[in-house]
Amino acid sequence: RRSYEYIEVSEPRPGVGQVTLNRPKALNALCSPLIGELNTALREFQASPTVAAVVLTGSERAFAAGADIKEMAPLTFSEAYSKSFIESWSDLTTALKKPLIAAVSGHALGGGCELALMADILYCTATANFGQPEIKLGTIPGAGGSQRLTRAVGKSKAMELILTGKSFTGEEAERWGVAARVFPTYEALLEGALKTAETIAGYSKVAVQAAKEVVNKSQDLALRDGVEYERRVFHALFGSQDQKIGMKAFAEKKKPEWSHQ
Ligand code: CO8
Repeated sequence: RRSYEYIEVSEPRPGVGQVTLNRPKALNALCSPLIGELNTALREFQASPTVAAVVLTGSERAFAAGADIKEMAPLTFSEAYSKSFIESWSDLTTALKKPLIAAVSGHALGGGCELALMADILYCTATANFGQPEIKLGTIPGAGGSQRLTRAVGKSKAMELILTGKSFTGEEAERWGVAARVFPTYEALLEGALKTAETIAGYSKVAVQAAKEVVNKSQDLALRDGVEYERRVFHALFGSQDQKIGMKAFAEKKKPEWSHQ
């Protein structure tokens, strides 16, 4: 396996890949090389025949305390614009067609919060510390926070959070629908995330990819277009072997043996 400086990569369970952000001295601040490594790791998981779902986590103290402020401080407009600064972060949402579960403990601020919001499923500890504090630095969210947080919590709450820079807890994240589940400890969080990833990894890869694709379309399309898109993909799955395998197994009261075709 490739060795990384800012992340750790493992396959802790059958079918499950894990990326652990590992830049403890800077509370996992997301410097460009870290994002580069993360993108590489996710591309490799995408290509891997053994990995079917991925968990992304940080440490107990910090998922990620934001984009690297020290790296950003001297950037000029023309540098940021010509290098398309931050655009590569979006690779996260396009490079990986397998489900990504973020397991968030501790700080998830600025770019860290945005990174967590890019995941397909977000789990966190009750005390996780989310927020978009960019306004305090004289700037605004730049990796999708103003869009994804607003879709998750609604306009008024998103405005309040982004305009005041006020943090919110993991418990609030769960109550507002940002997080799917909340856990009492980091250990329970990681176990919960791995278990969910393992469950997903037990299903047909074709069906899982299609399910992720259509749910994500709901974030981009108007309802009528989204429902039509879903129906087309649903129709397409009648062309997969796994739809036949799954429904035949149900009729025969057997456990399906997926072909992943
Ligand atoms: N960037 C760089 N270094 C950081 C960052 C960061 N975002 N966060 C923490 N660190 C470093 C600190 O500088 C410190 O380093 P050193 O020991 O060398 O001084 C080390 O991590 C430990 O941090 P603290 O001593 O501050 O730890 P505390 O426990 O006292 O505080 C906090 C933890 C509350 C998380 C505090 O570190 C903090 O407020 N960090 C900044 C949070 C923040 O503002 N994040 C948003 C950054 S802006 C952003 O993410 C924009 C994203 C949009 C992407 C688009 C491009 C901009």
